[in-house]
Amino acid sequence: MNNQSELRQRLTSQWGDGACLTEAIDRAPFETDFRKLFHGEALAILQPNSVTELQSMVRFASDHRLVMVPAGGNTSYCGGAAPDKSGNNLIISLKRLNKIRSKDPLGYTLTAEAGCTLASVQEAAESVERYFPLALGSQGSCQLGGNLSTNAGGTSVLRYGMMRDLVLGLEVVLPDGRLLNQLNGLRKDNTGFDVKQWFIGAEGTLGIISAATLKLFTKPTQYSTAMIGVAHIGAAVDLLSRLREYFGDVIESFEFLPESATELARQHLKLRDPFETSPPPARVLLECAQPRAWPELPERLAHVLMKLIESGLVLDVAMANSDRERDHFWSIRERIPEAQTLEGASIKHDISLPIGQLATFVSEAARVVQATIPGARIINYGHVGDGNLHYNLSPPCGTTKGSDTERQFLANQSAITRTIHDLVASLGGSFSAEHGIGQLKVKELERYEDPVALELMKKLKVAIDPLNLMNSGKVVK
Ligand code: 2HG
Ligand code: ZN
Repeated sequence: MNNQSELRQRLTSQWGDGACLTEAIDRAPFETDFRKLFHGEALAILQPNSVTELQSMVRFASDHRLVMVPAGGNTSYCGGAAPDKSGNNLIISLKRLNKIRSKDPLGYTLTAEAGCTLASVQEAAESVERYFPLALGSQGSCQLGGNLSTNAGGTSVLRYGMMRDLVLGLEVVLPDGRLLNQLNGLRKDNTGFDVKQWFIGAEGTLGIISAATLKLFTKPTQYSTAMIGVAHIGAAVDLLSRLREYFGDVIESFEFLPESATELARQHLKLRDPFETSPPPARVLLECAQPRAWPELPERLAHVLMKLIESGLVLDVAMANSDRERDHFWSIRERIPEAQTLEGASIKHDISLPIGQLATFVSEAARVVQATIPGARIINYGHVGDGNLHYNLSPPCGTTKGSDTERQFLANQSAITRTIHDLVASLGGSFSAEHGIGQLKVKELERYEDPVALELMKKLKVAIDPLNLMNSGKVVK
């Protein structure tokens, strides 16, 4: 019997009952990432039922020098949860650790386990009349552990920050099986280094997050949501600045959608467009969350937007007049990635820039894209309110799957990505805004990260995981 089948037998005899899966058919969903960029082979899938069981699995892996790959909802974009091809990685799925451990409406906190879906965390907050603001298209399936490990962003970062801003405490199983217990809900705790922050955004390379205490907020009483037509991204940035002067922190989301993106949603998803008859060159999806004390917000917002139409900054406005309409506006925005996938091949960039540089970037990048891939379509939508663009490309109109044009388009991927990322760096931006590093962007991190920061990351990795067993090959090598 070879080492692999012997190990599989030992794992199965130790953790039967679905806590250990070794059959190819059960491993398969974990062995390929969501975007189907990475395909590996795992030794087994372990699904602990308790933190104690998780600790004993980690000890087993450590004793046998097996690489551990923590897995959540498999919605990540950079292959952070996909195993390598060695057949020796143990995937540790957190999905059974899905309890809401406690809710504290008085202290505005909630403690949840890593396998809870983001939607179930939001629901738990709402059940005590509170609000957990992290919002992602994948919230029905992505899990809290993955949100923490990738420092997820999404559509409400403008107001509430990224995942790391929403965490008060963390519980983590370290690579040797010990438990780091920092699950307190204190707002003030100045006791040396902020150790929990080391694990947020580390993509499972330093330990496995098992639970977190999260910040909750006041539940909005109502939303004011509008689609706003603008001429270009520069106008969107000006609009944000004007609206912030009027409405400050009640602006929760400010999403940018060029016509190239909404056109795909109309075409592939048959979504009704409020601007169907004359779509503007670009639009913003604006959402303000209304606190109890400001019932006149919708009228004030409509009034200000009308004034901005008169000034020429805004081209057109459609306000959502019901929850149904609000959901509809959001589905136009959230289903753009799906529409682009239905259109065919794509090249993706998840970048961020100082907001004042967005217009310069967009015009400069369009020039280099057209010079490298004439006719390529630029589908640059995203969370402009926080400077994050999904600067995605599709092949020229009419390109068919498997055609020479598609092959040529994809053959230019590394060249165009290098040019785009260099341009982003020269304008003071980041090549990875919210999707993380995973295995896809390890070389980019080496190229663009400040060398001193990179050295500190590598030292931290060696200090916490000296055997290099935690998700090795991801983030830092
Ligand atoms: C979004 O904002 C996601 O819709 C996905 O971050 C972006 O598919 C993409 O490029
Ligand atoms: Zn995004």
